[in-house]
Amino acid sequence: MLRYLTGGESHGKALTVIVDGFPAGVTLDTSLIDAELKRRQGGYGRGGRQRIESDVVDVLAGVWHGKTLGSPVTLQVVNKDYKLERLDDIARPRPGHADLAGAVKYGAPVRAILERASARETTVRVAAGALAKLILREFGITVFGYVLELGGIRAEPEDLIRTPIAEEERAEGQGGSSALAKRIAVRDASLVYSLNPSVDPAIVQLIDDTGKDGDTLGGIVEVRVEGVPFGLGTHTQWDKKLRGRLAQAVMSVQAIWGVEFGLGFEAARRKGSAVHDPIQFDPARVNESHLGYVRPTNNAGGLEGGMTNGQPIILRAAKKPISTLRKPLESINLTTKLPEAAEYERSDVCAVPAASVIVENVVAFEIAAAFVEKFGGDSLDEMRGRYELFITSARAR
Ligand code: EPS
Repeated sequence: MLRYLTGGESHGKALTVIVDGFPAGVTLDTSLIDAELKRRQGGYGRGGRQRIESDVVDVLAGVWHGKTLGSPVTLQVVNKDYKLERLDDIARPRPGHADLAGAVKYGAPVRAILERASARETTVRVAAGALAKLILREFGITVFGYVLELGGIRAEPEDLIRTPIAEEERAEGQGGSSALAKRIAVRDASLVYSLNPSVDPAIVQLIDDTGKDGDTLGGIVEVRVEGVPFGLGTHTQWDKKLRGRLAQAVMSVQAIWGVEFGLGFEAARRKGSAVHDPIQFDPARVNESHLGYVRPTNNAGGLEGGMTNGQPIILRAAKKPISTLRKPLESINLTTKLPEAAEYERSDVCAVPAASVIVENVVAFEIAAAFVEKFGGDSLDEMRGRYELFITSARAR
């Protein structure tokens, strides 16, 4: 079972993650993890903290001579802005944050709650996801996240993602991952990590105007997982259904407000004939992840009965605007109970681009966990053997 636990406070010494059940024999390239950490810190609309930090991962355990050992992989990211012991409590809880509920529940100072509840914790969740991607890439599985909408402005990706990566490469007769590289290049050229940089100026203007007003913005991110084999997750028990596990993982990310797959809520408005994806078979395409079981549409978003069906997984997550407002909302003083404006230290205007990186990596982790579950997990070599056995027997059905 591949799982992780994080530790650490926003202004504590460091954030840590222990990834348990990680297979042996995986080459650990920390530069790939650091690249994801850097992306998480970026995107237009980020605040002052990201100018202090330059997050890099330190591998504390579970690796020898550059390869994983099968023992817990322990990662650490040090906080440059370590000042927890010097920080005072805050008296006026900020609406939308964990401040009030946590202080009442634990009978604790607000500081004791907000330090752990902070989205700074997502640093090591991204590290765990980036680590998990090292397994996925061994099996040709790609996970790609980007911003679809920010502050109500749509940044539809035009044609770029209409065709799954494998199909685009087949049509163009290319090998490797050129289609993915193209998507990554477009996204990384966008200030807000969208696939439609022509909308960037309007979004940047909105972020600037909103920041001047002391307000914040939310948005919608999309993640696509391609090259996923049939059969990750299972229909046999409620808590093993992959759709549910992905939803739980994504909904647990700070400020994520909703998750949908494929057609999402739109499916509820249509008739069944306009929702479910017909099944066809193309013997010429049995080498693709769908094993030749072609679907003219992918409204299910790659999951049927809680299992992957060989189609790309398509997931969207809605992020609410950041709760820390420079122009604070009404609150109270916890000591006097009298009305006072909510506390403000500093905040981002918008962390939707960061959310696209976080959700991408959180999804990557869950896919890797389901993969380890299906194909075993003591070592990468063992997984390879079991993966080949499954694909060969599934093709012969
Ligand atoms: C975050 C670091 C935090 C917040 C941010 C998340 O740093 P600090 O509290 O020192 O400014 O900036 O939380 C918010 C998104 C926010 O603005 O409330 C991080 O590294 O993601």
